Amino acid sequence: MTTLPPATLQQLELQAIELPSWAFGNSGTRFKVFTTPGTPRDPYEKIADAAQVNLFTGLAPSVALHIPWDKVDSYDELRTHAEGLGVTLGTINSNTFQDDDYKFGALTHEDAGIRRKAIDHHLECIDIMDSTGSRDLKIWLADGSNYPGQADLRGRQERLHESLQEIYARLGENQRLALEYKFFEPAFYHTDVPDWGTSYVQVVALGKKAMVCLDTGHHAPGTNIEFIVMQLLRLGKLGSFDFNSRFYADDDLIVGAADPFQLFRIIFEVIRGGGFNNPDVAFMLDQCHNVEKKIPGQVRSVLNVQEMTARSLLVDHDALRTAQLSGDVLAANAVLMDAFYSDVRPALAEWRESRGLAADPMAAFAASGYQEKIEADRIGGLQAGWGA
Ligand code: RM4
Ligand code: MN
Repeated sequence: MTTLPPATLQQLELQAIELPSWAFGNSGTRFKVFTTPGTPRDPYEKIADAAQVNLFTGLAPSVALHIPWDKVDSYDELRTHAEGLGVTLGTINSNTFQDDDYKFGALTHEDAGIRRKAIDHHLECIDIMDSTGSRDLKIWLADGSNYPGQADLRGRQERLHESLQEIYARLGENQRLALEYKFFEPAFYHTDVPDWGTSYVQVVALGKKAMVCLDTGHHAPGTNIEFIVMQLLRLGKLGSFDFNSRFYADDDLIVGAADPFQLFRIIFEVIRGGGFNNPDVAFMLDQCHNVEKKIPGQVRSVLNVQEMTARSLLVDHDALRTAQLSGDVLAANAVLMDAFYSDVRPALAEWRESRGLAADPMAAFAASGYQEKIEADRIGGLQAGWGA
């Protein structure tokens, strides 16, 4: 059995992965949104479900909110509710993709009135951050166009900069803005923040509190994502990850499900670049559970991240460097593959038990009765969040 050295366990102990509130709501494709029994009816119940993931894994101490999906009357009360359940409120996500006004863009729109509305929405998100104690405002824009000639590409970049500047100016001393990129969808011809380069250019123009958010599902097939991770860390601009996995487009499936080796390679570069357990680089999930149960789906997800982190921590850096310097291609590759192929699951189970956690969080959650309880209690509950 692979054993995990004390130094590795010490690093794993500090690992924290933020959960998305919307992962607990019903979601689907444009064809159908299936409901899951026990789905939360409001943000309070989403947080209660997220707290279960933390309870059984010890890995997920914060929950990201999406505005307006998670709007409540009192954010102080929501914060107290979360803290009472052992979690904190994390990143605030803005939403400018579900309003008729934003058909032709939000922060990039030609119409100053619509840009004003989109900017004001972000200022409201920052007000919420002040109450929730959140550090990060995450901006993902659906802005783009479908046909060549439809939009003034350059004008939109200028307006994006101006709008972001106004939002940036409102950030508090310890608050940050993370700009997420995505290469296509919902726009199919051009997207205003399609890639890490555009996000980087825009955030550099704002200042040190602006960072890039890398969503692993937002790249073309075959993209070397770990290279982007390396580059952004090198430039000091990797603010956060939205982890998920994909087979074809932005599938938002369970992280590590489609390509565990890719996840391993990404985390290896995070560690190599000093981004692991570095508060400046937030690990978050951005996922949906369309056909599987949501709480176990999130438990599986954080465990997948932990397992690939443990494997990445096992890479023998000295041996790797020696092989690289001597030009021994196969030896260098073997160092990485040895770590990747190490089954860390039994060692992690043992370690969990030693910390008072269940050896098998999936089984422990299933045995806890929580799922049955919410399925019985939440009858008549409405769909919450994505696809609502
Ligand atoms: C977007 C993007 C955002 C997420 C929404 C739900 O594709 O990934 O991060 O907030 O989906
Ligand atoms: Mn995302």
